Amino acid sequence: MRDRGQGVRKSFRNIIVLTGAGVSAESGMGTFRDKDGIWTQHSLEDVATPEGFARNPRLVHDFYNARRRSLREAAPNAAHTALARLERMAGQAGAALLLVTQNVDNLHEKAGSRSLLHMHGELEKVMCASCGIKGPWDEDLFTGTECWSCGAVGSLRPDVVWFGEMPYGMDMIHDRLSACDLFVSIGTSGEVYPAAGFVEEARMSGAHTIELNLEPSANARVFGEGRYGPASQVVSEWVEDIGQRLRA
Ligand code: BJW
Repeated sequence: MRDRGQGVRKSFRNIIVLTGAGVSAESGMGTFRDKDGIWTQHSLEDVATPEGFARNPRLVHDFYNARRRSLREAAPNAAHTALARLERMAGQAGAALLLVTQNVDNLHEKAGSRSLLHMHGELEKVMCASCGIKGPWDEDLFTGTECWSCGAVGSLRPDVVWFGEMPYGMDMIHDRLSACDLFVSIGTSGEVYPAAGFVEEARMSGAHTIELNLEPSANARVFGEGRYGPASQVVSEWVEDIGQRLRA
C-alpha cells in the first residue's frame, strides 16, 4: 500500500468507482493490453473501430459473437460482489456512489450493483445504424440480421463504443467527478481516454484518489494511493476498510 499524502478523509459522501477489464479478469473475460490480451490476438483497428466494421462487418460480428458466448459462461468474482456491497453500505450511510465501468460485460449487475453506468456500452445490447433503435441481444449477430424496428438488413451492430466514438454518459460523469470526494480506479490500464483522465478531474475536485490493480498502471503516479494484487483480493480488502469509515 502506498499513500502519497493527499490526506485520507475520515468519511466520504460522493464516491466514484471506475472499473476496467482487470476487475473481470478472474471471471475469465480477458483483458486487452496484458500479455496474451485480446489486442495481441485481434487487431483493434479491425474489430474496435467504425471503419473496421464498415470494411469487414462479418469479422467484427464473429469477434463479438465469441465474446457474447463467453460472457454466458462467466460469473461475477469477489471484486464484483464487494463493489455491490460497497454500494449498499454507501446507501445506508447516506453517501452517493456511482460505478462507472468501461467493461461491456454484465458482471457488475449480476453481482447486484445498481448505480452503474456502462461508458463503453454493453455486449448484450445492439443498436441499428439506420434507425438508431437499441435493444437487448443475447444471441449471435450476422451481416444478414434484420432490424426488428426499421427492417434494414445488415445495419445492426453491437452497442459498444469503438475508438473515435463518444463514450456514453459523459455529462453525468463530469458532473459527478466535479463533486466527488473519493475516486477509485480498479483494473484499468490508464491508456484509454477519456477514462484515463478521470483521476485528474477527481483530484481537481479535492478527492482522495486510489488505484487498485494487479500492478501499477500507466498513470499510477497521479493517484494518491495504490494497492496492488488480484482484484478479488485487493478490492474485497479495500471495501472492508472503506465500509468501516462509512459506518464511523
Ligand atoms: C488486473 C487483473 C486482476 C489484469 N486484478 N487488475 C491520442 C492521445 C489521447 C487520446 C487519443 C489519442 N488518439 C485517440 C485518442 C482517443 C481514444 C484513445 O484513448 N486512444 C488511446 C488508445 C490512445 N479514445 C477514444 O477514441 C474514445 N472516445 C473518445 O475519446 O471520444 C472523444 C471523441 C470522439 C469523436 C471525436 C472527437 C472526440 C473511445 C474509446 C473506446 C474504447 N473501446 C474499447 C472497446 C469497447 C468494446 C469492447 O469491449 O470490445 O473499450 S477498447 C478497450 O479498452 C475497451 C476497454 O473498455 C478499454 C480500456 O481497457 P482496460 O479496461 O483499461 O483494459 P486493459 O487490458 O488495457 O488493462 C487491464 C488492466 O487490468 C491492467 O492494468 C492490468 O494490470 C489489470 N489487471 N488482471 C486486478 N486479476
